[in-house]
Formats: sequence, structure tokens, C-alpha cells
Amino acid sequence: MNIINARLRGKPGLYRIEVQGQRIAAIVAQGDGAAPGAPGDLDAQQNLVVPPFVEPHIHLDATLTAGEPNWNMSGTLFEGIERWAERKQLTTHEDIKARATKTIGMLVDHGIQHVRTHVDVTDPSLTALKAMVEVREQVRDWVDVQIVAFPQEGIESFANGRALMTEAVAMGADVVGGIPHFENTRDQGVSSIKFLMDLAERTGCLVDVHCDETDDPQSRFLEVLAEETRVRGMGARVTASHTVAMGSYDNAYCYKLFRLLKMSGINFVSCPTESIHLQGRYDGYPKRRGLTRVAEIDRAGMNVCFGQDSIVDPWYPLGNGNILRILEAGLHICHMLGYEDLQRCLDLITDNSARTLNLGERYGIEVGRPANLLLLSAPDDYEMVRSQGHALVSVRNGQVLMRRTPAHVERLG
Ligand code: 17E
Ligand code: FE2
Repeated sequence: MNIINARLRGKPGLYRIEVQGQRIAAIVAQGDGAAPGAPGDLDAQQNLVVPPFVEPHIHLDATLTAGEPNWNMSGTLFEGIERWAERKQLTTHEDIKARATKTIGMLVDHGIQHVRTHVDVTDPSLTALKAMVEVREQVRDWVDVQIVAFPQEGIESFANGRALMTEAVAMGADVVGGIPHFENTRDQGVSSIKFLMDLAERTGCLVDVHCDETDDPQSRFLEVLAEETRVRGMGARVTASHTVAMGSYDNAYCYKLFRLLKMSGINFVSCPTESIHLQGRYDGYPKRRGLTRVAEIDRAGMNVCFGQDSIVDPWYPLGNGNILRILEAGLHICHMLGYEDLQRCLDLITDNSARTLNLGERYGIEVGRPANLLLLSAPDDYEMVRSQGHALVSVRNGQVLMRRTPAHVERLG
């Protein structure tokens, strides 16, 4: 199969991408003129061809449960955790598998082929984790799934929290998680980070910590995570998710913090729709946005990407799998609608996210890599967000996985 008349980000002219078997075999410059297709070719019609979108942060065990049994009425993170604790009592192996699989289908329909899911392991029977390990296998032809052992109710503050984390890794979690701002005390938050970093270092897992997901400017666990990372030299393998307290830190502290963050080499994930919804809830006016400093992290040369976090769960009632919606909202909320940001905004849902997930040479439009790619509906990043474009075709391992027909509008007057 060949993909013809493809535009590649950051390169002039049009290209033909030749696929042999499951790999990209050649990328040939076509010049500026569109070429006629041969039967079997996929015609990109002079629009972008990019590697697949990535979902770097979602909770697939909780999706599609909003209102079961109760709605989150306050809209806070903390009520979300309470509502989820109620729903967790009702989960079964099949319930988790059915909802996670359905949600993965929604992600695939929007061009996502790589997913990192947090899975709550503060459950003595590890029901969700066992189900997700099976789902990861069953959806292999659609998406690559990374499972994070996520201690929703704490490592130190939950009965047998440390043992449950260790067991989750032994059962096949790929990534070690944490939630230091939710531990009962500051000291427990710090010790939870040391524990989870030890666990990851010992087992070779990656790390992705829900870190400082609160408007409390005194929540300063990011510095602990960054320093533990720096000392162990684990930078590229570690991710700090949310870090929304950074939106409330004063600049004097944040200036000093950035020096450490840069030295540590950690990655950042922001979930802008989730945070604009959950944070700022204890404010009157003026009301904080409750996001981390996405533009500033990016300007400082550090790696940051966007995730959806939730789809119809106790924390967030909306969502449909479309990460481009998150990108559009994030660019607004983070003051990133400047011309230069718009030129390269797809980085935030492709290359930056792939780096966060440590996908390495499994990702990217390069000869010899897996033939995983998307045909988009627009010729560049700017036009893609402006037109609220779509992934029209998703190719995985050299086969068409998803094809979308855009709405057809007729003007009759
Ligand atoms: N759990 C949590 O601690 N924070 C979130 N944003 C979600 C679940 C969705
Ligand atoms: Fe999350």
C-alpha cells in the first residue's frame, strides 16, 4: 500500500509513503504537484499525514460511570474520589472490561493508537487491574496500552497500599503511579514518592505520578518527585501529571523550581478540560484557571503534552474520545493561540506525548518504523485546529484500522 500526496509536518512539498507489510519502506518526495493514484493507494489529498494521536493520560477503569450511583455535585476532585469509591464497590471484572473496551473504541475512532491508562489499585482484590491486563492483550491490534498502577486512595494512607502497588507491578503494570497530594500528611506524601521511585527503579517500570492536583499553593510534591528523579538519573522515564498547583505557586518559588525541573528531565502531562472543570472550585472571583504552566514548561524546553483524563466519569461528565477537542481547549486555556504555537500545536498530542510514553522508534513517520499513521483533514497544524478537523484514516501495521467520512453539508439557498 502507498499513501500519496501526503504533506509531512515541517517539510515542504508532497510525499509518497510506501508501506511494505507492517513497516514504512520508503518516503519519496513528489515535488509540489499532486500525483494521480494507482488502485489501492490512499490519497492524502495534499493534507497532513502524521503518526497516530496518543492518549497519555486516561482512567479507563472509571470511564462511562458518571452518576452511578451518584453524581459529583460539587465538581471537585475530592468529591470525585468519594463518588468513585462508591462506584468501585460495584465493579466486576466484566464491567471493567466492557467499559474500557468501549472507550478504547472511542479513542480509536479519533485516531489514537497509543494509550496510557491509570488503573486504581486501592482495592484489596485488584479487580480493575486484572481486567485491564486482559483488555491490554485483547485490543493489541487497535492500540498499544500502558497500564499505570494508580493508588487512587493513597499508598501510605490506604490499608496495605504498598503491598497492593507491589502486587500490581508483579501482575503486569507497566508504570508506577502515585498521588502524594492526597496522602494524609505531607510526610506520607514524601515517603510515598520515595517508595514508588524505589519500586520503579527495582522493577524497570516507568513512573507517572498524579502530582499536586490541587489549587493549594503549599502542595509541593513536584520538587520531591523531580529531585528523586534527578538523583536516580531516571528523567526521561518519569512523568508528572496535572501539577496544577504550579498555577498557584508564586513566581519566586516557581523560578527556583524550574531550575530543578530542567535538571531532572521529567515529562509533564496536562489535562486542560479536566482541570478547568475540577479546579478553581474553592475560589470566588477572581477565579484561578487551575492548570499547570504549560506554555512556560514548553518555552523552557521541557516536554509537555495534553491528555483527556476522563470520559463521562465521577470527575468529568463529558468527553467523546476526541483528543483534538482537548487540544483546542488547552490552547485557549493556556494562552497558546499565538502564531508560533499554532504552527506546531499538534506536537502536544503526537510527538511530545510519544516521548512521555517512551515510545522511541516504535513511533514516527520514518523508514523502517511501524506503518502506523493518520491521514488528516487539513494541510497544517493551524488549519487542523481552526477547522476543527479530524483524523480521516487511521493505518496500523500497514492496514486501514479506521476510516471517517466527514459531514456533508448542502447549501440550498
Ligand atoms: N483521579 C484523580 O485523582 N484525578 C483525576 N483527575 C481523575 C481521577 C480523573
Ligand atoms: Fe488523572
